[in-house]
Amino acid sequence: MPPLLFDHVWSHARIATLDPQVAAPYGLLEHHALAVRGETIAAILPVDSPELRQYSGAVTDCAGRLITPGLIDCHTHLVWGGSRAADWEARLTGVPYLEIARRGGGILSTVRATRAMSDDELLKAALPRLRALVAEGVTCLEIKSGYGLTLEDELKLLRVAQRLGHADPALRVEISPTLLAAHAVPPEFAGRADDYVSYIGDEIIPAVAHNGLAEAVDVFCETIAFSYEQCDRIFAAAQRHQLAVKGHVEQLSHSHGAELVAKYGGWSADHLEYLDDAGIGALAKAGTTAVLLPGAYYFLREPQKPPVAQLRAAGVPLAVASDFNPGTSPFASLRLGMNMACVLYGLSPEEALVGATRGAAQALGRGAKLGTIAVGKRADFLVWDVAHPAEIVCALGINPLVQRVVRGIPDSPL
Ligand code: DI6
Ligand code: FE
Repeated sequence: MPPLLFDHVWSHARIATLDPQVAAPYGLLEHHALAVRGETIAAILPVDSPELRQYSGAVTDCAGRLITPGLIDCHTHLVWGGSRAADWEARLTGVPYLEIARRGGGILSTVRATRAMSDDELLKAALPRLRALVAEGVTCLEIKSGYGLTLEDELKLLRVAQRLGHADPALRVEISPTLLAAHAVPPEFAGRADDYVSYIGDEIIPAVAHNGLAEAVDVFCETIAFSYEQCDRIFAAAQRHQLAVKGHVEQLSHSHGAELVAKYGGWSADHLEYLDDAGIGALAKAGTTAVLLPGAYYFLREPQKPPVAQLRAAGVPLAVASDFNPGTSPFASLRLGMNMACVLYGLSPEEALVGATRGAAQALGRGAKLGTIAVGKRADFLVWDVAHPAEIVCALGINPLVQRVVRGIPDSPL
């Protein structure tokens, strides 16, 4: 007997490859089979091809169901302690985000609660959040620190983020950890933001890099957080330690943060409600991905939307993420994030799905390995019981995901 060319074939599928080389909406291939060898996509074949007739190994008959790449949530703050529901209640009565922070709520209230928790307690709190994302098809996600704001507490958050990747054998998922020490000025440095920035650059970033605890360094470049110059110093330190950079930029006001991220060839510029033409041009030139976070826009009832049409026209790659965090984006659903990107920001469902797969992979420096169904890419994919790919983005409250495959291995039988 000749050796099997494949380890497992998913046959009789409709495959939304989301591959730009496949000239059809969603890169859709009808009546196809997806063949896996090891953890890699080995072939994408029409159902009647001779290779399949000769094949006698494991087969999953998809019976016309839809296959897409695994979903990738490229911006989350998944690890935190405490609750911000009272903040939300107050915001709904008209108390502004800033006033809430002044009263001791906001990011710093989450920092207090998070500092008080151990690694194990934080892991236990984060697991159900991760389970919720995974249940809807997430196979890879980014997790930021940013609720510790001391060397010890930021390292703790990043350790927990990494542990989440193998805390439960039933939750097979890849984690991209990001250092966000520049999220807020901690109370110990009140009025001394520049000193805190020095501490990040001189102590936190070197320790994180030395221990291999993060892939990237993020900042909150904003009037209520860190200035352009301060973020520039942080990115320079990240670059010295070979860490990628990304930024929360142009979210609540315009601060040229997108240009700064582009200057460093950053992975992504995120939020972007107040992005201007110079920022769009800089992102396009640098090949930096624009990450849209309509959840925060929705929960903050922001008055301004990001310039999606101009980003599209300039050819800036778009991604969509949940921004899952306890304050401004408290929901564990990348499908809802995609839905909001369509309803609130005017993306097409195809753009939203591409944004949560191919675009998100690029935003995490994984564009060559993840994000589309293509030969040579990792076999992280999903089988959905839907009649049309847009249903994944449209029909919320029921979960049409029927099988999740990670590194070529299904989580459950179909
Ligand atoms: N922008 C946001 O929307 C979140 N962080 C950030 O820099 C807010 C996080 C929080 O309020 O806890
Ligand atoms: Fe965020």
